[in-house]
Parts: sequence; structure tokens; C-alpha cells
Amino acid sequence: MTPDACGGHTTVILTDLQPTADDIAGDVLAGLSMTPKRLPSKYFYDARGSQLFEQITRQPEYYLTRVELALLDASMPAIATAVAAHAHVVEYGSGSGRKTHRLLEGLDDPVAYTPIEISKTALLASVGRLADAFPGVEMLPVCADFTHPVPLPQPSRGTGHTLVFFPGSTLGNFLAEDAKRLLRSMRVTMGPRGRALVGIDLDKDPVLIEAAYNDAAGVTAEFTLNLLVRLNRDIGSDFDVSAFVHRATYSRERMRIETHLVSQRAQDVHLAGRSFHFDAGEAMQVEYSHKYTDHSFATLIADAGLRVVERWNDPQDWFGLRLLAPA
Ligand code: AVJ
Repeated sequence: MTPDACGGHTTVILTDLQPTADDIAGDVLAGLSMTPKRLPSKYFYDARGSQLFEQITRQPEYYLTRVELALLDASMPAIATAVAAHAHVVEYGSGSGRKTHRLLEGLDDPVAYTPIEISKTALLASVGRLADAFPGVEMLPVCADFTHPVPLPQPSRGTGHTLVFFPGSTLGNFLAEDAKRLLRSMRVTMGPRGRALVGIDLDKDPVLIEAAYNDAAGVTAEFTLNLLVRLNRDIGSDFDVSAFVHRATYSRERMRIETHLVSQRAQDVHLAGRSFHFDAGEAMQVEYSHKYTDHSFATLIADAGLRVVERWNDPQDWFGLRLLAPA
């Protein structure tokens, strides 16, 4: 072991805004009471789910992560020019840190980095990975729900502007009304001089999109089914996981992947003293992944008081990065 193998002399100041704990059982009861039944996709990400998602990003069919990383590399000089020096980089959620690493490396002297994340464990893990690589960047993580406006910690160096970073087409998991609410909160969080760099998956040949959500190795199917495994463990439901199959289809009309879990037999699922009947072949909706055109995206953000100031696509127009400013 080298003397500095443990690294970590950088001070990390955590702001805990104590986001209200998820009411998983309540959300699931509400979803199972709807017709058709549905479950919130945010509950995919327990420890196993996060691990499976990382595995999805390495599947040959799942082009999103690969293309976005290459696009970020290719556009970084232009992004650095478009974004003023001394930015306070604020990331919505915390991924593996690969994209953040490229961004912090490529920007002109960023002063601070603030991931906003509801899970304190994931939050501290993400800054831990970056703190040693960027000793000149103040690490100011905030434990909060980024779908609401977040008061930001003030970096001690300079009063630069804020750059919100929201990669991965995570926006696509929200229905239009929720996406608009999130974008309005983003506008408040970033302030009048702020900017946001948002990654969006673009509308394209449905064959390519459907392949990305139906990888041959079956990792996405396992990721989707893991939702039931985690619910059975964490809220005591009794879904027969082996009787459900993953189904992801692209709706051209709605420009989104619609992921369902389909019960292969009639079954009754019990939760909190209540019983929910599934017919054989009944589909429960578990995730949407919206894709965008320039037109649909412009409409979405306009309703949130934002506008596109710069746009970058990969050479095949599969994935885009958009720099947004208050309208
Ligand atoms: C969380 C938006 C990056 O919707 O593409 C991947 C999650 N679901 N495969 C997406 C996901 C199935 C993913 N994002």
C-alpha cells in the first residue's frame, strides 16, 4: 500500500436538508390501486438495482451512456467556452462520477462541486471519488430531493455562477408535468445567471431504442424484476417474481419506452393487509424513458421558463447535450 492510498485530505462539507423519507408502501399501495396498475421507477435503485444499472450501461445495446460520454468528450472544449469560468457545478443525482470527472476536468477553473442526492450513502461515495482528483474544487454535497428548489451552499472562493449538470437522460423518466415541475425547480435553484447542462436521449429508429431496453444478456429484465424483489424484502409484499416478465416497447406516438412487468398467471399479491388481483397476462407499468426531438424539448422547457442557448449532438444524432438558461 502506498502512503497516500487512503487519500482524502480534502474537507467535505455535507449539508443535510433532511428530505422526507420515501413512503414506499404508501406509494406502492396507491399504484396497485390504479387501473392499469403502476409502480414508481424511482424504487428501482436499491443497492442491487444500482449495481444492475451500472451493468446495463456496459451492455452493447445500451448506447446512451457510451454515446453521452463520447459526446461530452468531443464537446467539452465548446462547453468550457460557453460556460463562464469559476462555475459552481451542481449535479442532480450522483452517478458513477465518470461524466462529472470529465466535466470538472474540462471546465475553466470550477470553484465547487455540489451533488444533490437523496441517499446520503450514494452522496458521500460520489464526492469521495472526486475529492482526491480535484483538490482545487470545494466539495459541498447536499442531501436533498432535487425535484424541489434547493438552497445552495456558498462556495468560499468567488461568487461564480451555478451550472446544474443533469446527464443520463434521467429527465426522460419523468412524465411531462413532473418534468416541467422539476425544470422549474431547476431554474430557481440555478438562479438568474445560472445555466444547466442537460443530457437527453433523442428520438430515433425504434429498433435501436427497443434493443437498448431489451439487451440480449437479460440485464435490463433482471433490473426491472429486481423492483419486485426489493419490494418483497423492504415492504413485505409477496409478488411471485418468477411469474412476471419484463416488456419494454417504444411508442412512436408518445416518444417513449414504456416498460411493463407482465404477470404470466393469475395471482393475488398481498400488502399491508390488502389483496391485489392480477389476471393472467395483466401488465403493470413500471417505467417511462422519454426520447426527444428539438421541437418537443423546446416546448417542454419553454413551459418551465427556460431556453436552449447551445446544443451538441453526437455525429449520428442519437443523444444530445443542451445548455439551458432562464428564458
Ligand atoms: C436512468 C434514465 C438513465 O431510462 O434509460 C435503463 C434507466 N432503465 N434501462 C433510462 C434505465 C432501463 C435509464 N436512466
